[in-house]
Amino acid sequence: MNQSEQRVFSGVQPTGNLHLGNYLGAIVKFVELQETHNCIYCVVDLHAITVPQKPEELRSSIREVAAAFIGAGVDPCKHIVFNQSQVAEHAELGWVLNCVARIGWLNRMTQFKEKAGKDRENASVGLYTYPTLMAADILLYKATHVPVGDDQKQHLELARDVAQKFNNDFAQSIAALGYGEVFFPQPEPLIQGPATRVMSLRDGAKKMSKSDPSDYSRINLTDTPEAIAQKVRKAKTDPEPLPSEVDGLSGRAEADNLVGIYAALSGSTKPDVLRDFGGSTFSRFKEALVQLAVARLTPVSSEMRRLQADPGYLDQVLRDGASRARAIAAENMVAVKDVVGFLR
Ligand code: AQP
Repeated sequence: MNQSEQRVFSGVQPTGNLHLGNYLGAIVKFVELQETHNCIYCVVDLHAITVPQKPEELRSSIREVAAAFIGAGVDPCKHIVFNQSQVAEHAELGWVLNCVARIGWLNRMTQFKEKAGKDRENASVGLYTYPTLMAADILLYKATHVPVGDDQKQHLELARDVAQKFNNDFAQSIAALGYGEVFFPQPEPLIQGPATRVMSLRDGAKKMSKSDPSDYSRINLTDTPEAIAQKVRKAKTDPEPLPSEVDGLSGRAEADNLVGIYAALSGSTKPDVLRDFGGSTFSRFKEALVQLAVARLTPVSSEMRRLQADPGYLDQVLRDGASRARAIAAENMVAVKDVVGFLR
């Protein structure tokens, strides 16, 4: 399959506080991939309501994610940008795949365990079945590649298992209808680069996350240069200077994280960064990181602000994207219904 036949799909939840982890782990890759692939980028609002959301804030967060995609450089004319709830086939295929996935598979999902916490009985059913809806998001478009952060690796593996089981369970029907042996392709996760798991600036053992109560744990995409500088300067580190080799970062999670962030923002690698900064104090390194982060993020945040000031434009982009997404989704869903044996 050549690259133009490969289809990229990925999504970001509109749950507020978009941060540097979302940017480096996902959105930067979205921008790169649009040069070589057909891409579909989705604001996954159905996923967002697996935990409570205030309707007015949800509407604004949906626009914020769309603005982040476009502000970072995604071209919504050449590629598809839309919000998930406008294409009903996501929920429809999600149901079919709920009936393909096994409870035992979902029981192993670590993100559910982390997000549900101790009060598991009180978590929504949607939070539990989140991974099958995510499988539906990807398979609905027969996507071949999925750029995500490292935290989504397990969900991607489940999507691959679901695709395989659907292909096996309905093999006869798929063949009889002339779809060959493989109905759903196996989606490949794209989890690459020095910042696939950006950690909290306050605790190198915790992922940088939208829901962290401390705003100092993350750099938000909407932060001012002053806020970025303050957060980087206050980021937790250790007393030793930076090592000259990557091996020297082991057991130094906070140092490792800042070096990874620098490498990703500068388009280089951790060894390159340590070649330049090995032996430096953190205060010198942090000043360089502030300059780099401000230079990279300020154009994105000012473009996001400009776009968010025009909600009518963003809504139109999402509506237009949804109608193009729906055309693909509807055709594939008709085929799924035929394969499963529904009348239409
Ligand atoms: N810390 C991270 N480092 C690298 N990539 C990350 N992603 C999220 N956090 C990091 C990637 O960003 C994309 C969108 O994530 P999401 O919004 O769909 O969901 P999430 O992983 O649940 O994001 P958060 O920020 O961690 O939110 P909460 O606090 O609600 O759990 C995905 O590709 C994800 O891998």
